[in-house]
Amino acid sequence: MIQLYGLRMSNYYSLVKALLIEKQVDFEEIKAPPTQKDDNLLRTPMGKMPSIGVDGAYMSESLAIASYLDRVQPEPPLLPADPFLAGKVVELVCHLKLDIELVARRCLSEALFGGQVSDETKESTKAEVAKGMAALDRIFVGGPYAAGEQLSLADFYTFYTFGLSGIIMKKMFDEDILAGHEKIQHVMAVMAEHPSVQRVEAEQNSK
Ligand SMILES: N[C@@H](CCC(=O)N[C@@H](CS)C(=O)NCC(=O)O)C(=O)O
Repeated sequence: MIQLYGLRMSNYYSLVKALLIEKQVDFEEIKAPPTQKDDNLLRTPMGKMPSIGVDGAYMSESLAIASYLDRVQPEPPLLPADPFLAGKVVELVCHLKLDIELVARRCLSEALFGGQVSDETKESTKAEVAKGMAALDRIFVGGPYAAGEQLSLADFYTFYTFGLSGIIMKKMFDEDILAGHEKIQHVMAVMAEHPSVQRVEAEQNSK
């Protein structure tokens, strides 16, 4: 049995939870807010969520956890069997995480938690997210999934990246981040109906 630590409000926690469900791996959820307390830092060295526990050992970082899950439970696969195509899926994931989510997140405190970010931060966020979206457009395949014909890890990252980034960009700049990005919109619609994602969303709203 795997322990999943974190809070249901977190997009990365939700992503990992969806992957655990997708893989039909037994897991239990343990509430653990992001803190710098020793017990949390033992599980997740930056104090972030989510993290998992496996037989008394811990792992953080959603991409590392996804990689682990894909090896212990290969079906259904999160990455294509072809090594190059698998690398292309991870490439998409990297750009989603680093050039969209992590950038939009700079404005999270003001968008969702009543904080305030500087005008400089707002300007750089807007410009860098636009650059990230242009980059993503160059490699996002679609038809119907993020990396092509097969569902992959990139679809889960697409859903949970834009779930949060879309809200932040709308609140901060009244901008529809997906306007004109039909292939990404389609993946969002497909993933919103995907059973593992639906369960995560239903359980998030139930508490
Ligand atoms: N790179 C990490 C990001 C995790 C992350 O940003 N978690 C957020 C919640 S969604 C968090 O714990 N934030 C609190 C903090 O930064 O201290 C991953 O992929 O798992």
